[in-house]
Amino acid sequence: MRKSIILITGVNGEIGHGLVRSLHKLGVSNIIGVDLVQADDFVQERAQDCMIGNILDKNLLDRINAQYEIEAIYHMAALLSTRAEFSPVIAHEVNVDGTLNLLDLAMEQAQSQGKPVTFFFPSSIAVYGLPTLEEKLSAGAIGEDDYRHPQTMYGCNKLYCESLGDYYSHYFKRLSVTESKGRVDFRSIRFPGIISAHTLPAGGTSDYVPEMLHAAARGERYDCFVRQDATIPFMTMTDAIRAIELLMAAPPDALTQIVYNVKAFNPSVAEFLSKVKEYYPEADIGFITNDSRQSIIDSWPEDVIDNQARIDWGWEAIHDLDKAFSEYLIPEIRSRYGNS
Ligand code: AKB
Repeated sequence: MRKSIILITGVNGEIGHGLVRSLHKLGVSNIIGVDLVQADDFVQERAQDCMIGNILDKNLLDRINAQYEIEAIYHMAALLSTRAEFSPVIAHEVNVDGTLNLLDLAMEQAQSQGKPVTFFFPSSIAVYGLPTLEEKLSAGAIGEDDYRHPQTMYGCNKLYCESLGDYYSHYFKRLSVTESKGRVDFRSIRFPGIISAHTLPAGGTSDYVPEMLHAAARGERYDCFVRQDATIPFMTMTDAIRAIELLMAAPPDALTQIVYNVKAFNPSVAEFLSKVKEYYPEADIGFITNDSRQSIIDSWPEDVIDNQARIDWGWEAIHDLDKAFSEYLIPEIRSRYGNS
């Protein structure tokens, strides 16, 4: 008999770490992690097994399919927006072909088990594309159906994979005589920038906020690559993981959408820096604007509307900007860097 497991791809990444931490705290002991690199001790101590491999490797996925019965897939492996702009074709392969491989694995598992496999897909505010900074500022908070014109390969990938998930959940092989509707239970959140106290992002365009905070905590100089007025939505990793847990725990008939916005706070860089200085008054922060990365931030919304997540599955952030610092970031970062 195949052992029942929960599969997390990109397990050694930022959200992967947060998921392992949270699921382990909930008593989940059957996590199988997959990543390109060996998972660190934190993950290895909490997962049942960690496999080193590529989600493009069909042989790896065939081995997982043969060995395990998958309850749920948290597909976190991806190339983020900045890295994807340097390698757009590789980004498409990982972000789209890799996601297609995982959706196909979910469908095969659901068909052989005779019950749905829940599939969590982290989408992003990168699916939105505001045409000008003026329109971004006048648009303010936008809903899930607004401005879906991504201007990055990563945003294109995420938007297309939302549709792939919808297809696998509701229209898979619709000319076939066998019914597949509902076998894959695809659920997705369009994450804003995420700030973790425990890990640093790699290759994102929203990285300037966590990079600034961690540099201040380490007493290092940091040159921010966007302007002081740059504004997009953010949330703490605590809230990001909580949103995933709430969405994945919701009964299927409570969900009216396959993809949801969530929001917590949307500080300008200047507002975030002011908060950093409250705790690290000596922070040595400069500004060297990278116009290309700035243009990506200028195309992302300054805020989002998350009413449907609140209605369908009880979403509400626990950390606004002040609580993010006082209740999570500063206490956790101080214990991480051992400074007062
Ligand atoms: C990125 O910056 O690419 C990600 C995102 C906002 O999806 N953090």
